[in-house]
Amino acid sequence: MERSLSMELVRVTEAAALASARWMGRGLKIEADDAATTAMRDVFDTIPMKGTVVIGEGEMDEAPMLYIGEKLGTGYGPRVDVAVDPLEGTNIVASGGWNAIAVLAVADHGHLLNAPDMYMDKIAVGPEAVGQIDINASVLDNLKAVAKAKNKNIEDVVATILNRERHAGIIEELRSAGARIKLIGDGDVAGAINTAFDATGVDILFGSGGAPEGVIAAVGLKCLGGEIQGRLLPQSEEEAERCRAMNIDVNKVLLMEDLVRGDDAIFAATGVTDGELLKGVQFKATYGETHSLVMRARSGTVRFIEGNHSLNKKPNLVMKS
Ligand code: VTB
Repeated sequence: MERSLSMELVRVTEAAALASARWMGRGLKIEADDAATTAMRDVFDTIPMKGTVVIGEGEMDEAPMLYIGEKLGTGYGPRVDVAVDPLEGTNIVASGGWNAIAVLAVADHGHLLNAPDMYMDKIAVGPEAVGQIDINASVLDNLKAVAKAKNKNIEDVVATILNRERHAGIIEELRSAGARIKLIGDGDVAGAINTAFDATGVDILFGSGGAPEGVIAAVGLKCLGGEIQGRLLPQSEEEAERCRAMNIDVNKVLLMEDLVRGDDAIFAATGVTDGELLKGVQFKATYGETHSLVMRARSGTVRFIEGNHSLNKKPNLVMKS
């Protein structure tokens, strides 16, 4: 992949964030998601690449755009697989909450796990605790491992987890271990990525969320030298069959290399609402301000990019040439 691709791709998440941020707090999550998806799709076609969506808004018959299998880019340039989550946290935007992002990941063709849309159990940490966690171990053992790796007490470890009924057991274990907990309403991509940034104060992510989000988070953590482990959690015989058809053993722990193969991949995200890592979009009199993160695994470069987007010159937020 050309290194310049990462700078191009951040334009895609910026456009999606600007478009969906207009819907903040309006209680209309579908509209917010549509706005992000449309803006993302429009910018993708200006980018010199031969992309195929492998993680997207759904199958062709259920998503009008950014569906799995859709071709993206100018058709010239590197052949890449694309994973998108135009609006990670539709409910968050609908309620003006915390940590909604527009996010995508790109890797060489064939290098991203084409994760089926089902639950995945996850555990994620930043670089200091790489190699120390184990999704098969107890919550307490993982907390101990992270505490040791980060040279702190368990009481000072911050674990983040989606606030769901299905996580009652894990939350109970976290509480009895004495860890501090950040319960999140949605957005476990941000939750996973945050573990790799000291400034967020988050040390480890536990719990199940979407499998597609797990692959996108894996790309981010690969760029950051962190780690995520996952296990698919089919909820029905139909979902189990889908895993078999894809040759995925549901009992297998999916490691970094299974989720995103090789040493090159790009991750780009732009804040839609405020989060620990990225500020959300702010609209000023004549421009919209965005905060983005763009990273490439091969070089390990992590860039935070602040953008001021003229609302006069680009009233539709996208300029195609
Ligand atoms: C997570 C989270 C997403 O879905 O993957 C979650 O990151 C999992 O689904 O933001 P449930 O809501 O059923 O727990 C989201 O919350 C929405 O895609």
